Amino acid sequence: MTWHATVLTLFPEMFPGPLGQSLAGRALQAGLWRLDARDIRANATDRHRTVDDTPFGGGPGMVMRPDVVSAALASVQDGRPVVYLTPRGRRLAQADVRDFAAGPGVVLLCGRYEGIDQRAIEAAAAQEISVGDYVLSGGELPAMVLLDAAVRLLPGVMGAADSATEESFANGLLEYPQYTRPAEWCGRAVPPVLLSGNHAAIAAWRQAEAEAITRRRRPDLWAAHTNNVARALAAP
Ligand code: 9D3
Repeated sequence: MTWHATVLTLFPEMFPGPLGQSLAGRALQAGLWRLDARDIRANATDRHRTVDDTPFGGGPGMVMRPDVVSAALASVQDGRPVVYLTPRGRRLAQADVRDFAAGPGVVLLCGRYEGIDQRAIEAAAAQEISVGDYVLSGGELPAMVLLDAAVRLLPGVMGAADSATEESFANGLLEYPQYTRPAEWCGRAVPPVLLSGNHAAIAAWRQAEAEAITRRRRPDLWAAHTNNVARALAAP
């Protein structure tokens, strides 16, 4: 079976959106995965197609009703993991992306307003995932982020060339800087080692650059990386 993504949203017309352009879009065209964007509102039962209501306990905004969201989930659930995109979730990491890509697909639940009644999330045993600590207006862009990251890992989507590059994030370092022609531009020269033809020296320079930038910019990644290296060296 092809990898299957279902997106439950109040704005299905947002999909595939930018996903249609990129690598993921070409893979979609090629039938390497399948995308269904479904309107949560199709599961509303009253005359006005209501999907939200005021929060119990008071407070600003509106909350998406558990009965409507649960009906939307029930209509698509088939054993795929259910992911609720929410600022309350754990932050999406490459390890999560790898797990999603290795499975049968995902059901992505996008909230709007102040979010979804927590009972519907619990009843579906949904994982709660955020894309970072900033406030967006809904889960649709985060859903696209997750899909873009997962689809490029599906078999046949990326050339063999780039699957090795994947491991550079897996080794926990930021990437070394890239340069192309011209060798001098606006008075700025390319680092001479890159023109030397000395492949060992180039590899050593790139490793040193990757380590330096990671140490300065991402002390969290650097600490994890040095731990990993220490553990690898200690292993029997
Ligand atoms: C008033 C408190 N707000 C939480 C910070 C409420 C709120 C803000 C924004 C509730 C939902 C949203 C919409 N955001 C998402 O649905 C969302 C999100 C995000 O805003 N940032 C990072 N990751 C994600 S995943 C889904």
